[in-house]
Amino acid sequence: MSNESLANLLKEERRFGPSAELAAAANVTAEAYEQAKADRLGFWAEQARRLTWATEPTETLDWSNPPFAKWFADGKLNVAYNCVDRHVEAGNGERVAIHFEGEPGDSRAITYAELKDEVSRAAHALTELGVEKGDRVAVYLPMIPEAVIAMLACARIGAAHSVVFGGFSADAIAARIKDADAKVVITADGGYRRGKPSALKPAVDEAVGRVEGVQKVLVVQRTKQDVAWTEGRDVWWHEITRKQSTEHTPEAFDAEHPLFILYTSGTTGKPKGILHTSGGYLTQTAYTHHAVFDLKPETDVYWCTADVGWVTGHSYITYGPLANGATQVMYEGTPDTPHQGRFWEIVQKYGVTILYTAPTAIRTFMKWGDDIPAKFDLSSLRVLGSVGEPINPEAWMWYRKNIGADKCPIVDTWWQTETGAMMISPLPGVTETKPGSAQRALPGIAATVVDDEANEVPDGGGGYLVLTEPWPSMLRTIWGDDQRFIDTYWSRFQDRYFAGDGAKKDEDGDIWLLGRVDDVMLVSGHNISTTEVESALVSHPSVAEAAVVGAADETTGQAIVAFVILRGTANAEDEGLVADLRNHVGATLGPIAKPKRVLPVAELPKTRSGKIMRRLLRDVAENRELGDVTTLTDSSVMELIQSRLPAAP
Ligand code: 6R9
Repeated sequence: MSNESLANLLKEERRFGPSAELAAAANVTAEAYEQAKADRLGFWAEQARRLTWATEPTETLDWSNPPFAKWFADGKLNVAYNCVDRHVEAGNGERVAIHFEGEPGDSRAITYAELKDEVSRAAHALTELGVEKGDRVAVYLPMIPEAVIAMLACARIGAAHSVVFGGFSADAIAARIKDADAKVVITADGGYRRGKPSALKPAVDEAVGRVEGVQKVLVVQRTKQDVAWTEGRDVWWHEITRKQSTEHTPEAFDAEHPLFILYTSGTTGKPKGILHTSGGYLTQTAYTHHAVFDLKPETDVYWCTADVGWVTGHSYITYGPLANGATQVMYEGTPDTPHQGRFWEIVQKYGVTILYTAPTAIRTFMKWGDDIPAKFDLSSLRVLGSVGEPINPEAWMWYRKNIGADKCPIVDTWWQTETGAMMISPLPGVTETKPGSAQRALPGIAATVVDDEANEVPDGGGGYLVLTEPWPSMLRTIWGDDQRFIDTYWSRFQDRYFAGDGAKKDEDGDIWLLGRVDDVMLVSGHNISTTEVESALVSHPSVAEAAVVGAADETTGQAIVAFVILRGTANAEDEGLVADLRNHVGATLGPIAKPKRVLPVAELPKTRSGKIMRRLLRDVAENRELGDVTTLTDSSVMELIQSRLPAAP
């Protein structure tokens, strides 16, 4: 990658320090960086003591067979006990664990004591259905408390769960059941989405009919819609759990016992089953949730808007927050049902203090208008988080001003399914934040940026993000494919973990993420990041959202094609506006980054976790047949875009 062009297109001078009040009471101070630097393994050994171990570990890291790590290998623990029982034993059983808000407006508060009973019952039920320690269970549920209960019940009996996004196709479910060899599938009749019940069980029925080995399908009743029933195989969740005991003795498992498999779709090839284990994973999710959100479990109300089908839901709805004894909100539905202020209504209703959401949602709220959040009382908020994509500086500013009352620190958290927990992020009581930058590796984490030859780039340089030391919540392998694990992550840069993201370091050494390297554009010999061009577009007052791709071009190798969603009053047919947008990018980033074509569209193709699927847009821009669309939220979006596309000039 040639560094001159990627390095410093975007200049961002705005800075926001933490308030004195927050800094004074913060869970973690700047000292943590020093402490972890002086003794990284000692630091993690100390963080592992946040957990309750049946056998305390004496070893921290075993890296004798890289890249296969073992953390806290001689320790034993039960993950579900750590997330539930110990809080009850500590006298916090009456604390609300989950404030559930259903899309139709039904709500339910579940205390830690109740959660313990529910998880215990579900654990007994799974055992009755034949699930044993070491087995795999597939979970295909809407965003309802049973999703968390199911995950914890699996963890409690030592079975690994494999959660599949509710709404993925029967094909996607079948492939995941088969790869993990799941014995039981937990699903629901349906869930509420966009104001109506949306069926889930038919996709499971179809998938289970296609693969071998599934013995039981456990079905939660959520919508009470009609379902097809296979006698002997299908079991109602409420019927089997109702008759179980609420007493269940958790068994202690090895720290390296598998906790879950989660599939990442990837851009090509078969999905990768990312394997996470118990002790290291729970240590890092708990620590980062405590440090990055400054969580005070007695007083905070935390809300992560992710779906449990995404790693963000695993680590920051189920495991991290519950290990910390947090009170959290869980919302079933979409942000515009029944109205576009739904999120802010929920913040107001529960007095949410910490909000964790994704740039895609923030850009949508920007598009809907400032007046919507302004109607609600958001004064309870004190820390705001972002995850999933680089956050464009203008979206960051909007989030801070319109949601955070110009005072809440924003933590832009970079991490991946593979890393299991946050890796690069500001700390809310410490960091002077910069809009658009995830900034610096968390205490105990080692990240840097290297060039093509694996040399660390100096401050001001750009290249590839790598992680240079093992970390507790790292993936242990790709399920059933150790070689692919080595090839994908550990071969490109001499034993360092290659994340697949482009990045640059600014003059202070802070890290800016520039998007997936597969998406980087090569224009007349210059590498240009999708993120920077998109951020330049989003900084124009007429643009709500943008996705750019490099399309094959005879003269320049690749040419930049931008798909933009316009804000409220802007007119898609306005030729002058298109010219204006091209010039705006040229003026912001330099002439080399000026898009060749700018195409206004109504929607962009996104995955269920809100990431823009640029490869599909590249197919469109190059007039190719579309690749795999199975992980799209809404596949009709692509038809819409294609139908709006003018002939290539
Ligand atoms: C947690 C999650 C991982 C990829 C990652 C990167 C992008 C996530 C980001 C970010 C810039 C952030 N990503 N957070 N890029 N800034 N704060 O999203 O996991 O779904 O596996 O995706 O998402 O490209 O490599 P996952």
